[in-house]
Amino acid sequence: MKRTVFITGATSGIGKACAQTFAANGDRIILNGRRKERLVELKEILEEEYNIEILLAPFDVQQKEEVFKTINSFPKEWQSIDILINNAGLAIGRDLFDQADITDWETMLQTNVNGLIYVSKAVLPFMIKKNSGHIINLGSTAGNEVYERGNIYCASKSAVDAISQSMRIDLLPHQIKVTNVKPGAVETEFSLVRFKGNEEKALNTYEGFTPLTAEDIAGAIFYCASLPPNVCINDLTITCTAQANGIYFYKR
Ligand code: NDP
Ligand code: 8X3
Repeated sequence: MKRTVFITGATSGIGKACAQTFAANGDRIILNGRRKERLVELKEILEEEYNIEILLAPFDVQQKEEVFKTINSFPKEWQSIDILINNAGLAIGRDLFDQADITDWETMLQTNVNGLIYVSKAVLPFMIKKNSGHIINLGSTAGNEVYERGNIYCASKSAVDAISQSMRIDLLPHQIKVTNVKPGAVETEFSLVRFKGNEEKALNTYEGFTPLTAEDIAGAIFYCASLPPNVCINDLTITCTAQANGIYFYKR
C-alpha cells in the first residue's frame, strides 16, 4: 500500500537511502534537508525511476518558525502523513569536554534534539487527526553508551532515546507507533561533517573494519515501517559485525 513518508535530512546518507528504499515501494515522499539543489536532483531521479509523487520541504530543522510555517502549509493532499523519519542530525567535533567548542555543542543539540521536537510537534496534529501514524527517530549506539570525546553528541542521542520513550507513552491513545533506530558506525557523510571536512580523519573512522551502509539502515527502517498495525518495534540497535556496542570494535 502507498504511504506518505516524511524524511528529514534526505540529502545524504541514511535519509537519502530511506528515500530510495521507500520510493522503490511506490510510497509518496516528502523530502527535507537544507541543500535544496540536492533535494531537487533526488526528486527528479526518484520520479523518473519509480514514477512516484515527491514534495520538497527544504528547511533547517533548527529554525522553529520555519519548521512550523512550512509543515502547516503543506498542500492538503500531503497532510495525511503516515510515517515521519526524524533522521536529520549530525555530530560536530570529537574533542575532550574541556576542549570542545560550545558552538558545536549548541548546533548538535539544536539539530538532533530541538529539530526533532519541532518537526514532530508540527506533524503530530496530522497523525492525531487520523488516529494513526509512525514516528521513526534516528538515535544511535552513542545514546546507549557514552564514549570518550563523544560528550554532547552522546547526550543528544540519549535525549532522542528519552524523547522516543516519552512519545510512545503519551501518544498511546492516538495509536501512533514510535521506533528508536540506533545504528552503530555507518559510512556516510557523517564523519566528514564531524571532522569539519577533514577527509583523512573521516576515512580513518572506518579503517580496519567493514561498517554498516546507509542502505543497511534504510532496509531495517523499511522493515519497521512495514509491519502489521498491531506490531511496533520500539528500539532497534544495529551494528556491523565488527562492533559490539558504542565503544567496542574489532579493527584489523
Ligand atoms: P549524513 O551527514 O550523511 O546526513 C545527515 C543529513 O542530515 C543530511 O541530509 C543533512 O542535510 C541533514 N541535516 C543536518 N542538519 C540539518 C538541519 N539543521 N536541517 C535539516 N537537515 C539537516 O549523516 P547520516 O546519514 O549518517 O546521519 C543521519 C542520522 O543518523 C543522524 O541523525 C545521525 O546522528 C544518525 N546516525 C548516524 C550514524 C553514522 O555512523 N553515520 C550512526 C548512528 C546514528 P543538509 O546538510 O542538506 O541539511
Ligand atoms: C554515530 C555513531 O559511533 O560515531 O551515531 O557515535 S558514533
